[in-house]
Amino acid sequence: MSDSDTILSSLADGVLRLTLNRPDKLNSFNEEMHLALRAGFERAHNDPEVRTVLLTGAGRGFCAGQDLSDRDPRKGVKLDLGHTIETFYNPLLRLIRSLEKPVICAVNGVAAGAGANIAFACDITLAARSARFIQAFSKIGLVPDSGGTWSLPRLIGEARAKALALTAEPLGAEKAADWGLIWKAVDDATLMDEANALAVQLAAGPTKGLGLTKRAIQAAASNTFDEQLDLERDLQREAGASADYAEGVVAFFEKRKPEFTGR
Ligand code: LHQ
Repeated sequence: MSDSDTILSSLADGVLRLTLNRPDKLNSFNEEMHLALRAGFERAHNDPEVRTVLLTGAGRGFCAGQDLSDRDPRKGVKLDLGHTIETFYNPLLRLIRSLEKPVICAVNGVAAGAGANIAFACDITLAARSARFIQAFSKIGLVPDSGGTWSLPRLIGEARAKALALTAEPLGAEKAADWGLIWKAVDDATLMDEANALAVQLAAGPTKGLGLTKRAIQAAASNTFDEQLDLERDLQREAGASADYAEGVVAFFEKRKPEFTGR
C-alpha cells in the first residue's frame, strides 16, 4: 500500500474509500497519484475486509485527467504517450473492471479526459448535479483513452459518443444520467451522503454474488446469447454454493434481516 497523500485511503464498514487528492490541479494524474490509486485497487483485490470501493475527488473537481504540466512541450518534454497509457492508465482500468466487488464513483465536480472515462468504468456512478463530463482529448489532439472509446458507444451509442469525443462539449450530470452514462445525478449537498449510504449498503450485502453479477454483466459485451446462458449457469452454481445464499434463504424463512459475510 502506498503512503502517498495524493490518494486518501480509509477502510470502514467494509468500504474502502479512495479520494483523489491533488485539488489544486483538479486531481489530475501525476505518476505518484497513479501509483497510489493503483495500490488502493490492488488492496481492494487482495484484502477480504474490503467489500466495496468508493472513489471520489477532493476539492471542487473530480479529476481533470492527465496532469499536463508534466508534459509541457515548451520544456522539451517529448514522451511516448502509448507508454504512459500502457504503464499507468490501462493497468488501473483493468483493476477497476476485474475487481469482483462493487466500485462506486461519486463525481463531485468536473471530470475531464481520463477522469471522465474512469468514472464511466466504475460500476455505479453518481454525480453532483453541478458536475460535468468532458472528453477533453480532442482539444489537445488526442484520442479518448481509459476505455472511453469502448464504454461511450456501448453506453450511449455511436452518434452521441462521436459527438462528445469530437467536440469535447461538456455534458452535465443530469444529461449524463438521462443518457445512461451514469446511474444518477443528485444534489451537490447530498452527493457524499448518498454515495456513502450506497457503499455501506452494498458492503453489507452478499458481495460474493454481487461480484459474480458484475462479471456476468461485463461478459455480455463479448458473449453470444448462448454463451451468456452458459455463463449464468456456471456463476449461479458458484453463487448457490456460497454461505450468503444459504443465509439469504434461511433469513427469508425466519423473516429476519440476513447477515451476509461475502463468502
Ligand atoms: C490542470 C489540469 C490538468 C494540469 C486543471 N493538468 N493542471 C493520457 C496519457 C498521456 C498524456 C495525456 O493524457 C492522457 C489522458 C488525458 O486525460 S488527456 C486530457 C487531459 N486533460 C485535459 O485536457 C483537461 C485540462 N483541463 C481543463 O480543460 C480545465 O481545467 C477543466 C475544464 C477540467 C476545468 O476548468 P475550470 O473549472 O475553469 O478550472 P481551471 O482550468 O481554472 O483549472 C484549475 C486549476 O487546475 C488550474 O491551475 P491554476 O494554477 O491556474 O489555478 C489548472 O491549470 C489546473 N488544471 N486541469 N489536466
